Amino acid sequence: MMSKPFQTVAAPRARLSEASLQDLPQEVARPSYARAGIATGIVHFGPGAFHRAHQAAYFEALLPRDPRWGIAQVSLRSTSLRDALVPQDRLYTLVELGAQKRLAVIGAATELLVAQEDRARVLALLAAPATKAVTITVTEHGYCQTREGALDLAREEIVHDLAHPREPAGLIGWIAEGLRARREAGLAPFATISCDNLPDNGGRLKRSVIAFANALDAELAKWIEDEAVFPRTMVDSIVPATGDALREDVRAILGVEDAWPVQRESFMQWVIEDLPGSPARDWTEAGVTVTKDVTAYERAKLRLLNGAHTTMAYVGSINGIATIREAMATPALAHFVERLMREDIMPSLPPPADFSLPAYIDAVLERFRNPAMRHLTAQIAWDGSQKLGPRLLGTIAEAMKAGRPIGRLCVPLAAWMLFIRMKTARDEPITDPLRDRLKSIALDCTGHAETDVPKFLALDAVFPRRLAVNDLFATAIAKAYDGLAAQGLGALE
Ligand code: CS2
Repeated sequence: MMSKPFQTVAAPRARLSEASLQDLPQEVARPSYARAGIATGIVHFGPGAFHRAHQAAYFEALLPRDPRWGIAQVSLRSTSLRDALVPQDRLYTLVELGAQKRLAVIGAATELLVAQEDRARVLALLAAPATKAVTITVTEHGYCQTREGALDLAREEIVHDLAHPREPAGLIGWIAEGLRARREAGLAPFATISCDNLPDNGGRLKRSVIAFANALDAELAKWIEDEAVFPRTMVDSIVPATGDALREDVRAILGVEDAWPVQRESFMQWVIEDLPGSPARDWTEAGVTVTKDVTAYERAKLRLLNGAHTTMAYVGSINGIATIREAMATPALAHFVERLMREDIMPSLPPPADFSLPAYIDAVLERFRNPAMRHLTAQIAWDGSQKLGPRLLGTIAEAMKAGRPIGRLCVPLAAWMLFIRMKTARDEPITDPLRDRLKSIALDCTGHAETDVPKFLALDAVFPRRLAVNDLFATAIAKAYDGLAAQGLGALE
């Protein structure tokens, strides 16, 4: 047998890095500032795809003009982002899915840390004079709150962090520890800026941090109350999760491997409450809106965009519709969602001073139809137990109080219950912090609204008691539940 003189070994693919930046194709944008010269002005907790596609892009735009705003990105526990991006010098590609696809390599991350492993470094950054803001995207569950918005003192990480305040495991513990260290060092507090989709996100966070600090040290709590700011924000950009198709696409264009690119629509918006002591005014040049009152923006976005998303996620998933674009191309569902937004949600919104709600709805519907995006209903369906309250239940409670109909508004709730049953019956994983409880309810269901709906409504972590015991509410859900189960999309009015 003849042996081959040379063995062909597949060459490892080159990786995105500082060194490979210069070889990227012309059309790929890249940092136009000297990365070595930027300071860390922000510590960000929860550097998931949303943060990297949205907030980091604002600072990327600011850095050439103002080098103070590099970001130290901190994952509380997960090591996956650090392991993926440190080998590529913390660089990653952001793909903008507009009329034309645009790629930019983002260089704003100054460090990538895992809080549990790099405690001393994270604390040093929180206590550094140059750190002006701590920004946060940890999703609804990370705030450790009861449904009413109080700190949940029974949550494991809160119990742990109160017992070991110098070795925090959770977000609230870390913020309190960072603020404690600054107070001890005689520094002003950083501004703590929640960028999660929660009503009154800043107010909620402030109440939790103060309640936590108060359980440790009343003087620290008072200092936080008096000195620290927790601006409310509204964040908006649709960010479909990264999949292999995106990685492949990026590799084909860049010519090098990027382990974790992100993608989003072209549209993005970040509105921050204007509070003294917050650095947000320095960010307006990058497109951040700073305003005295975030409420109108926040409500409109959360109830209209996220409320519609959640509706399409559950009604879509139980009817075999995989993406938002497909939902919008399904006349019965698209028509239903539009009516829901215009006739049922809009009347619950405070009239915003500087924008028209009908025009806002038009723009959101157009964004949902974006032909360049493949945004999975399954992705939006994650964490339903946390999302239904902020997105839909407030609208429903107000509609009931005002004597408006709630039939359509209850459809997504019924669809969520059917979705949980469908996933359980198929033995598919449910991504939700209450997954075990949800599964056991689903296993107990019979398929009839009168027995099933009350089982879900008894979940007091999701449904406020005064709503759950309201006949009108329970009846509207039951009607939608039986209708969707029997007629699918044919039940939508
Ligand atoms: C979505 C949001 O996954 C979801 O729950 O509704 O992530 C939505 O895309 C963003 O809030 C848009 O700003």
